Amino acid sequence: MDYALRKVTRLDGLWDFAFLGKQPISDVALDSIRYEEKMPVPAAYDAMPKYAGKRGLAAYRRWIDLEAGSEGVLCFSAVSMWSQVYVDGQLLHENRCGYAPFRVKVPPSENCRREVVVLVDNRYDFDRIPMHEEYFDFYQYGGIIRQVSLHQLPLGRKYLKTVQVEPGENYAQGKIKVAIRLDGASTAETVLALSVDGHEPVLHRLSKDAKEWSESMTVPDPRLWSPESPALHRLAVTLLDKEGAAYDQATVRFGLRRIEAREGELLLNGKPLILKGYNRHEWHPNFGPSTPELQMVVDLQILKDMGCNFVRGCHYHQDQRFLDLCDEMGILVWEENLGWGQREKTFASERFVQDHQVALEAMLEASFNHPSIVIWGFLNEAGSNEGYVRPVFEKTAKTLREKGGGRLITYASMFCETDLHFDLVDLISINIYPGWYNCEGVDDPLGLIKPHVERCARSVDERGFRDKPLLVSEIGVEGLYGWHDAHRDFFTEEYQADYLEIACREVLTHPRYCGICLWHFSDARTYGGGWSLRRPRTFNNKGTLDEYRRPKLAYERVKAAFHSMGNP
Ligand code: ADA
Repeated sequence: MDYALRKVTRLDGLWDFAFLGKQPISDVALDSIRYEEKMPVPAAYDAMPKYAGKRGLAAYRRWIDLEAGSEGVLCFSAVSMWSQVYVDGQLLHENRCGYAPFRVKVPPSENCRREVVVLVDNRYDFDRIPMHEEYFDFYQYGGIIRQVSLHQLPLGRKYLKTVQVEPGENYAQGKIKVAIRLDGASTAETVLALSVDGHEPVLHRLSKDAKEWSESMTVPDPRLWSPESPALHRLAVTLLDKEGAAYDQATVRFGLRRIEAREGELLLNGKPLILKGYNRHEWHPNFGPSTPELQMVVDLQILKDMGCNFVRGCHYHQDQRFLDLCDEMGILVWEENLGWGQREKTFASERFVQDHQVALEAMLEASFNHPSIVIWGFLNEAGSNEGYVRPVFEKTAKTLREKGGGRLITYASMFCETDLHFDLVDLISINIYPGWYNCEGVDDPLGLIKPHVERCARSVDERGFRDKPLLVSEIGVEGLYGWHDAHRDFFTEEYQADYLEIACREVLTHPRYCGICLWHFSDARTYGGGWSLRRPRTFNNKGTLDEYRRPKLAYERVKAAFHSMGNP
């Protein structure tokens, strides 16, 4: 969102920093912290050479300027993993999901110069932050890992909190549903002016205490959004005071498109759609999880070169800059709430259930307007062959249906034949690794792919889900960059290239599947410990590119498959 009439200050740059290490949080006295270092924001402190691999508490500090007596909102795009935000020594917010965006209201004060302190902890602690666990297969870092900004809000008036645009039933004729939420003081009547693509604004009078407003509108010269032609429209919402003076404005981008699941098929704007793409972690060895925008563009250009139309943002909230680029470049996106193989114990934790919901709603609020997002996902590879996941799955699916703006709902299941909850979703997504896991001693592991792909499709249909599209949401094997061997055995680039070519062929030529999402785009850091013997270098090496985006042998094979197959 752009706010032309508000003072918005980006708070990226160097902040004062102190690494407090193993200190328990309860022992920290804010005024005794000595900030002897600087730390870039956004960045993970444990992705920086000095603190690489370290776990512990850290404090960040900087000053912000807010007009005396005015209110501010600090917008954090992601602080990992646990954090608390203090302004002038007062605790204003605690956040427990390291990828979820959050906002903190800064109360007015006589002083213009205000001190912001953020305590950040990257230590695992099931009781405190049950959403994060050390057994996940991707490295979780600490720090203010995504951008921060400060909004100064109009004094004593209503202001715009969110503006959501959803394509309507007649989206092709330009029908949209607009929903606006307001915050701030309600002292006077306000006028709302809405203008699409710079056309003459439509005016609406808002009552003094209005907190919400919604109505249908028509886009004057509607153009559909699709991967081939990612046309974007703009809605500018302006608040005017009694005298007709504009004092707050938000501009959002949106796209006119519809995603549907019908009779086992995916349809985009009424036409059959086959998804071809990759799972992608937001990660680079030089920057950890704080990827620069330039790298995001590089990644998207590579995906386009390979013939992809789809990215699954595994396994957490996506950076808004990445989603903006997908909107512009025409890449379809699956965004999902943070989750990775949560156990029964986790589902029994009240705090987990609560934090999961908070993080889910934060994702929906932040990402609602992106036309690129066509799928919402949740709880990757949880115990979905068991009943204990049901209450959280049901609640999550309900929230996604009510607040998700018409996207398809799914979760990636590792139990294609025994899953108990496919009834809750629009799209069945299965993670399968035939010819990689559990095939010790098999003569021809590549020969396992085809029967497995066929068996999964049969099983899903036999259990009564013939009407739901079926997607392979993960498949892949490790290939170590530069490791070549005439045996074409596990971990060679040769085995990986042969494997991915067969996987693409078997899935994309099978009429039951609506697409394939390979595991994964580029190699990424994971943990030692339990994983180390299956994760050389403590990396998940199943990338088609290595961590520096150098293509492995599989690159050209997948590219050839994606360009020649699966065109509906
Ligand atoms: C799972 C999981 C991925 C990754 C993958 C693998 O399907 O969802 O995050 O761990 O397996 O490499 O085994």
